[in-house]
Order: sequence, then C-alpha cells, then structure tokens
Amino acid sequence: MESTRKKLITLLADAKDSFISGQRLSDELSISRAAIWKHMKALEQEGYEIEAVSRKGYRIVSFPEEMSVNTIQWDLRTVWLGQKMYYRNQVDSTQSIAHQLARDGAVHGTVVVADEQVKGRGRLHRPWHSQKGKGIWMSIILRPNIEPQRAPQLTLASAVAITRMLKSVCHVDAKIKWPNDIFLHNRKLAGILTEMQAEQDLIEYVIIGMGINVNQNQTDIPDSLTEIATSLKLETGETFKRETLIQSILKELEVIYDQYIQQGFSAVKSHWEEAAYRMGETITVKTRNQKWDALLVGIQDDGALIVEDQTQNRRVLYSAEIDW
Ligand code: BT5
Repeated sequence: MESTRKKLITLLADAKDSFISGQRLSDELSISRAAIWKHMKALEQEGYEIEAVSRKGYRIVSFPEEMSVNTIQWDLRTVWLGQKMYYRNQVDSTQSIAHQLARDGAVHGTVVVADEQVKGRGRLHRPWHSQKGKGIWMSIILRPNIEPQRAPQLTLASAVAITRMLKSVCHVDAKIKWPNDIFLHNRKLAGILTEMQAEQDLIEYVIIGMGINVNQNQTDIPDSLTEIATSLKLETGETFKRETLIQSILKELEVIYDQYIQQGFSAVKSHWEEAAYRMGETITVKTRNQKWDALLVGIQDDGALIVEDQTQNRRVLYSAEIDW
C-alpha cells in the first residue's frame, strides 16, 4: 500500500503540470481504476491538491505544506537509506522512537523524522531545542558490520553528509567542529548524536540523530542559545523546504556510508578534513578531569582527534569537549 502510494506520487510529480490518465496509472501500478480513485481521495486528505478532468486524467496542483513520509520520499533518490520511514508530528525524541523500532527489528536504513521534539536531547542528556516545524529532527537506524569502537566514525561520516548537503542545496560553507557539531559563521547550526546498542564485539544497531536548525527566526531561538546557535534562515535570509534538505542528506549519507563500509575510514577522512573547523588553531580541550590549551592538528586514520600542547607533546583524543 505504502509503496503503491509512493509510486503514484512519483508518477504524478514527474509529470509536473501534465495530466496522466487513470488507465495509464492503473496499468503502471497494476491496480484497478477504482483503487486509483481511492488513493487520490487519500492524497487529498493528506493535503495534496489533485485536479481530475474526465478524458485527461489526474495531476497534482500543489503539494501539502505539511511534511509527511510521502512528501519526503517522493523525490528521495536513495537505494536503501530512508526507503523505510516514519514521520511523527510530535515526539519526545526521535532517538527514543528509533531505539524502540530497532529493538523491534527495524531494517538497516530506517529513518524517523518528527516535526517537533519536546524532549530532544544532545550528548550527556543535554537538552536539544527542537521547535515545531522549524528544523530537521531525524534519527537513522544503521546496522553496520563493524567493531563497536568504530561507531564514532559514523558521526564524522554523518557530519560530512550534512556539510555536503549544505553546500549543494543551500550554497553555504559550513564547518565541522569535532566530533559532532556543524558550525556556520561561528555558530552552531546542527548537532549529531550517535548512540549504539552493542554486545562485546558486535554492533546490534547504531542510531544517528541529526538536529539541524533550518527556518528559525531570531525570536524562535531561546535566549539561552542566542549567543551560540543559528539557523539557515538567519544566515542566508532564505526559507528552505525541509524535505529537499532531508532528501539530499540521505543521498549524501548513503554514498559516503557505502564507501566507508567498502574502503574504511580513509574514504571519509579527507572529506572531513576539508570541512574541519579551526584546524591549525589553538583551542581549549576539556576532558573529564583536565582542561588545557592545544593546537588542533588533525584527525587520525581512525577518526580520533590529534592535538599538540605548548611543549609539542601530541595527544590523541577519542572523547573530549573543544572550546574556542
Ligand atoms: C548535540 O549534542 O549537538 C546533538 C544534538 C542531536 C539532536 C538530534 S535531533 C534528532 C535526534 N533526537 C534527539 O533527541 N536528538 C537528536 P551536544 O554536542 O551535547 O550539544 C548540546 C548543546 O547544544 C546544548 O547543551 C545547547 O547548548 C546546544 N543546543 C541545544 N539546542 C540547540 C539548537 N537547536 N541549536 C543549536 N544549539 C543547540
């Protein structure tokens, strides 16, 4: 049912302003003309405006304002990523939904998108502000056949996918702040939260959570975040259709993920370094019980961060906070 609906929307959307006859739709989808008519009624309920003219057929006059699985999937050009997708109007956190789906056996590449999160979270259970209708709040279920200690590399691969989308769709040059932040003009535009379920040396599943600020105005950003956060709209003056951005991220991530699985982290490293924030500059590193100034040197072949202190001592960090 779901895939018939998706095929139907694709056929209509590809025809743009031209009509497609009921007979042709019925032939291509191998369903009766009565069933086509039922699908059209269902699409109208979802907010599609459909024009039906006798002897000509059907065409889409306008797409729904509201996001749905259909509006995201109709121009999604991936092979496996996001082909199974869940959309919710309001959730506590897409991460929690994705964990539940993964425990229940959801397939590799399943995606959960929400319009609003009321308990969106970052690392260490920090709150993630996820205003209704303004951003991309999305979790991706992956089942990679890699050692659990390599899972953080998927955060870096996801960051590359987001910056590539930002460049190709939004024409902005965003930077990646190790390990999980995307910065635009020195403010945080997006964050990534990677969580994993593993047993000894086997990953059961990984959930990549992405939060991206898209259409927030200044008044949408809470006071506590005005100094540190930004949105695409604030930086470019443009409003973006979130579906287009999601379609592009999923395509970019599918490509880089497949390269990563086939060739290892080296396939990601050079792309990551191209987009890295403040490489070669002095930063402050905070670990659980230490804080010191260091030069940001680069990342290792396994994705760990290399820093150098004032006495030229190099250290390799697998987890830390970076301040500027
Ligand atoms: C992150 O954590 O940056 C990861 C954020 C991941 C959010 C996604 S949304 C979909 C999925 N479902 C979830 O529940 N989460 C994921 P961290 O590096 O710990 O940064 C958290 C900090 O970012 C907070 O303490 C705030 O200072 C700041 N922050 C909160 N909301 C923000 C926002 N909308 N934009 C920019 N910064 C924000």
